[in-house]
Amino acid sequence: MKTIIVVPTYNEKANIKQLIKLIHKHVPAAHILVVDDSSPDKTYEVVLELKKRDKKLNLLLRDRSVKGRGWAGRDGFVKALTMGADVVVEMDADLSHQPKFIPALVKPIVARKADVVLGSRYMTGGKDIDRPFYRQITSNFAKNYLKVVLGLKAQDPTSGFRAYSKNALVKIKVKTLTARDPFTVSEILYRCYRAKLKIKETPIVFIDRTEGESKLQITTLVKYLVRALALRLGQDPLASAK
Ligand SMILES: Nc1nc2c(ncn2[C@@H]2O[C@H](COP(=O)(O)OP(=O)(O)O)[C@@H](O)[C@H]2O)c(=O)[nH]1
Ligand SMILES: [Mg+2]
Repeated sequence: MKTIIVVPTYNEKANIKQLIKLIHKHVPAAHILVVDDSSPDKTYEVVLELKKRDKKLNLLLRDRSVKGRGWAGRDGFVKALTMGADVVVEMDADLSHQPKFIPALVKPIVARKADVVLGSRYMTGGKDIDRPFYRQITSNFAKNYLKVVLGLKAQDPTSGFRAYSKNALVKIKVKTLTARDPFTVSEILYRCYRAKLKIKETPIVFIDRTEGESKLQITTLVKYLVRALALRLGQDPLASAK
């Protein structure tokens, strides 16, 4: 079983080296695919340098004109499939998502007990450490909202720390994902429910970033609520011929 860890990066120079080291420590067999959108801080140069001595490290360098957390993830998934992945993990580069939890995310997929495993902050054993209060509130609101609007029953539907089986990525037609920004996590999970995939959750402890800056703004979150509604009322994303 080939596991590929997809890591979208934008200005993560301060974190990427440590993240790669920790991934190798906790999942030595896994391959890493950093998807960088030509970060102004040149995160990709750090990756290119490390790549020289690291056969399991890969870089997908995208143009800044198509920059976006969602599109970067989508292109990363497509590339991971062409690289022969059986399991794909997606995680943030800012060390909020701790590599020590990767084995717990991957295990149910390898055991064929799940197609999708969400790293959950809001279940027994999970935690959300040091997040600004407003982020905890919005996260909690988003969770209940998504449950009502999109029928996502997960305890942490906005978590971006997840593992997918190859089958799951094929079934949700990753190539046709549309969200350019972090709304992608909702779009993906909605498709997973629509495709009737087996979704599991495993607890994670989320640590707020200490280095670099978050790219998420509160106004963006409000727009997500409207987009979730549009997703629900729109055409079945999996019914198209594409
Ligand atoms: N490739 C790429 N990665 C991005 C972009 N925006 C954010 N990211 C990465 O996505 C992850 C989550 O972003 P972050 O700013 O930490 O969002 P937050 O955790 O929701 O505050 C991090 O690894 C970022 O570097 C982007 O436009 N392109
Ligand atoms: Mg973050």
